[in-house]
Amino acid sequence: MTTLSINAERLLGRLRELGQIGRDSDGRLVRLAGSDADKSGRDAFVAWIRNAGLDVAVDRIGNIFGIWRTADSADDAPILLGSHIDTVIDAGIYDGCFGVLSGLEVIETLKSAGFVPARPIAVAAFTNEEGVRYAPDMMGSLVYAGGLPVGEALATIGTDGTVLGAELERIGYAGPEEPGFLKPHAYVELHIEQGPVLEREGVPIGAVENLQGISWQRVTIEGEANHAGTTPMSMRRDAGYTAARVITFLRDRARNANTPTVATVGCLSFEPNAINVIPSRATFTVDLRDPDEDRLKAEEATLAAFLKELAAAEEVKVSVERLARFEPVTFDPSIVKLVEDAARSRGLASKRMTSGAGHDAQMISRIAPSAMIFVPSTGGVSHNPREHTSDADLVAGANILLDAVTRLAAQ
Ligand code: HGY
Ligand code: MN
Ligand code: MN
Repeated sequence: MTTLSINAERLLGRLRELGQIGRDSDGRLVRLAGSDADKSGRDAFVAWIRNAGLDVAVDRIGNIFGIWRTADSADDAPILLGSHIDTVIDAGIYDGCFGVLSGLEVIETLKSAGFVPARPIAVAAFTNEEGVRYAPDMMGSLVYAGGLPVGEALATIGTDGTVLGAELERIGYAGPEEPGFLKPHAYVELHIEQGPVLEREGVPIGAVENLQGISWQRVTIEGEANHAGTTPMSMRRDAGYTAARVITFLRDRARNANTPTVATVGCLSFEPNAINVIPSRATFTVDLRDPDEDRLKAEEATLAAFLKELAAAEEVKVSVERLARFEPVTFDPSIVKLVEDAARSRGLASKRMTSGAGHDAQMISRIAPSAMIFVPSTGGVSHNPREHTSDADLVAGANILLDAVTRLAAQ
């Protein structure tokens, strides 16, 4: 049997086309969940799945599904593919979109080859995977997997004061289906690695066997505004200085630990934010991650103790709000092996690895056997317009997804 291959030109063309949708006045790619830009990306995806002759379904949290049902398998649990098409701010064109468009590409390739799957095959674009406007991240798949009540998710207030449910209504993606309406037989997500490992080792395929734990917090420090010129250093309750101490504390700890722990302060704002006023308030986010749950818990406890100590020493008030907390996840070993076997059959090297980034697969793994396929990221760069993966690696990854689905669909 000749080995089927995806239509590279169609996949790469759509990836580039979607990559142009949702650019701001500075040309940056910004498709935040529930925004007009997100709507434009969603509309493009829905048009492609309709043209492919798939059933289109949208659930209450706005997750979009393209479903290929064959007559005699219509009600069976589907093989689910997918990822997300919302982006971070000033994003690359591959994060999430590559997995969604490859899932559609695989279905179209199988359809046109006359393949008759033993069960439906579907592709999903999950809402708000990035969590930049509405926390937590992976929200659409978390709701889909039953990890967050849909009403609670729809009521989420964004960083811009908007309400997610109202935004989904406004853009026409507050769908009728109950999240979880399709119970997948298996889920496979193809994604760029977003890290340096595969490129550094010259390996084209990552067989992702686990994904690290994630802890997101928002910290607010309240000191006292005062005059920058007249207030002696010993009399300041400086929220800005205290925030800076926390940022360097987190980085130094993670940098000096010989563990895979990572710590990031991605957002920081001062009030009143004036050059000659000691900041009365500092608000910042903390993103802590570790593949080991006990170590992640210990890092959270160490941060809490440090904040308490600083509050006393600097006579400031510290409050912490939890934004997201997901334990590490182990993927289904049989699907991981199936990915490795598919790579080997195509003469491609593969490497078992841990995902440093969060993905929808970590949520869907709560309701179905799941695994991920990675392809290399040039320079390990992601969440950055310089994000890039070579066409050859993209096509190879999509073909491994095709092979994995063909094997799963025959089961
Ligand atoms: O935060 C993450 O790892 C993912 O990009 N949402
Ligand atoms: Mn992603
Ligand atoms: Mn991302």
